[in-house]
Amino acid sequence: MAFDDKIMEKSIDPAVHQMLDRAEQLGLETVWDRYEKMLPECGFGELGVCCRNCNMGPCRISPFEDDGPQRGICGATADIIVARNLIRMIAGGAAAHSDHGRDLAHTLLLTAEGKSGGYEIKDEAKLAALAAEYGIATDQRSKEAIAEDLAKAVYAEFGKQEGPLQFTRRAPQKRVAQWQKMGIDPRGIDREIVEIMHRTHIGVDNDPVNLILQGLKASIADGWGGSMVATEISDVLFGTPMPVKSEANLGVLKEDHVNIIAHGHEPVLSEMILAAAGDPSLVANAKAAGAKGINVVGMCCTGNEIVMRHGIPLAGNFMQQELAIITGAVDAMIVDVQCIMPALGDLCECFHTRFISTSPKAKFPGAVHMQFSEESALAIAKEIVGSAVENYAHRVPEKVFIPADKTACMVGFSTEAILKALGGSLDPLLDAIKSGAVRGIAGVVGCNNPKIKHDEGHVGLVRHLIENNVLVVTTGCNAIACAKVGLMLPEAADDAGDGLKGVCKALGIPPVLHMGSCVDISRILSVCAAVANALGVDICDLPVAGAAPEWMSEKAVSIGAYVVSSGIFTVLGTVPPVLGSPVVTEVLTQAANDVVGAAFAVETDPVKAAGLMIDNIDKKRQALGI
Ligand code: BF8
Ligand code: SF4
Repeated sequence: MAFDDKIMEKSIDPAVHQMLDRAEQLGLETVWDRYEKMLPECGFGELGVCCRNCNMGPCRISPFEDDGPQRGICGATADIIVARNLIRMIAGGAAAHSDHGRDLAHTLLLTAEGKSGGYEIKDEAKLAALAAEYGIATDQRSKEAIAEDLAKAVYAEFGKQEGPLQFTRRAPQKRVAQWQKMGIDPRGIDREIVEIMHRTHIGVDNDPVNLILQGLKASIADGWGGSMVATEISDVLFGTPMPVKSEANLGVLKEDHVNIIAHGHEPVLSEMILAAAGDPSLVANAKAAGAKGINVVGMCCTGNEIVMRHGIPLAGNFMQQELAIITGAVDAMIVDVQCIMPALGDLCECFHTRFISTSPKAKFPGAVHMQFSEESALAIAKEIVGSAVENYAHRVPEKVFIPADKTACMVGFSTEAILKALGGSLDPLLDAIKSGAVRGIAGVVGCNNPKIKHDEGHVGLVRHLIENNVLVVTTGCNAIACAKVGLMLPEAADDAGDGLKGVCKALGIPPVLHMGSCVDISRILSVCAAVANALGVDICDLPVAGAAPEWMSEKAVSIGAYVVSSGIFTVLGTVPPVLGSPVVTEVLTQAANDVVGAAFAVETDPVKAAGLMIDNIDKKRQALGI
């Protein structure tokens, strides 16, 4: 179905086109309208040269040397201001991921102590493996006793004063040595974030390079610390993902069911929502209200968490959250933390949708707050689901419009699942890389951003990579974009180059592997570390590359920083607010190579971005002599 250019140019997704047309008919505003109203966006902000770090300001540096201020009132230059702003973004992102990890550690502790309301330890093998990493005795001990020690050990990582963080030691020795040499081997997760806030206070650290090094340090504490804790402990509590089939896009909403969207990030909530939705009395209530059942679907990273552990369908990625409400078929939008637009409140007012916030950390205008707690998790989840079921009666049939679009996908490629697909050893993958059948591996991740045609950055880049025999591993909103266009089906191997196609067909896997939510980028780090260790090299020697084609969040800045700090060349598809500083721009795109063996590039054209990644992969292959 074709709509006018104004709609077609916003997204490549036909479900989005239909919903934007619907929004227009109903006179409803979406993120795209607000983006257009914002244009032109602030030029100082785009360059990163505005500062509000003290109340002598706000200050902004003129990009024109002969016209306007070149220093803030305190004397800060553009280089200082840009570096400070950038690492404050890293602090925000690292804090968000790590607080998520902390919540999981808390849930594990409560579960081990028998105080949580409904959780259990599902993956004992992983529990034992993690305990071994932490030097926790497992012989003749109950899983609860082991879990208690593990929970206390990972909990302690956040408030530690001196390092190292245990999971950083998964990295190759050479990498750790380089971090130590540069003074960026993190001590405690919280400590590095706090130190960013200290250093960026007026009159503290005014050396742009020194500031950036602290940013890298905090980002490593995120990727190899907080995020890795989030991933690993989620697996212990909810099970390590294994390949499972599901579906993606707004067509997963069902006209004749109570529809519940779980949106946000932490599986602590969504796992219980799922459990509650299976409760026979709630299902009976739904049926008594005239629905055929309860349909839970996921959105954003919560969606990634529950699709890969339970095959629960994905309703969409970041830019689709409002569109889901506009279907008029959502009885409850249940949210916890991160990437939830405050615009949802007003929008829900136009429909019967109940917008339910659950975290004490995240309240929203227009939301009903039903506070979640791990201690009585299942009981509260049942209340929340009950509220959705009750709301079904308020649905207005004339307002319901669900696009038919949905696509099958195969997801759930945890590190363990990849190893299993390979027959228990990395060797088949290493052989395929050595032979050139698989040219390299690309991690493609990150958000949506209205600055880029929705999903085009993601899909355009990924398609080009697989056509050129680069195996893609993905998380976050990129994963959802790929799922929606069918790239996560084994049949998608037909779209790949001959080498990759052969490998995928032999293993029965898609050419694009869903590794989870954004904290699960830590899984990608673990795979890279394992491959590097198997080859006896550092991560920066591997034929791998990273990309965030449509990134927007502070979490994405922290991710980019730790991926580069781990030695992986990374291409950004939206321009970071650093171009106002020649020093910061040079450090990120050039000098970082000397510090961590990798750097950033910015390329808004997805095919060209893929080209940069392939060039980098080829260079690494050459250096390895393969
Ligand atoms: O953590 S990719 S828009 S949903 S920040 Fe958010 Fe970005 Fe999506 Fe997940 Ni990640
Ligand atoms: Fe201006 Fe300096 Fe204060 Fe920033 S810290 S607002 S540059 S005076």
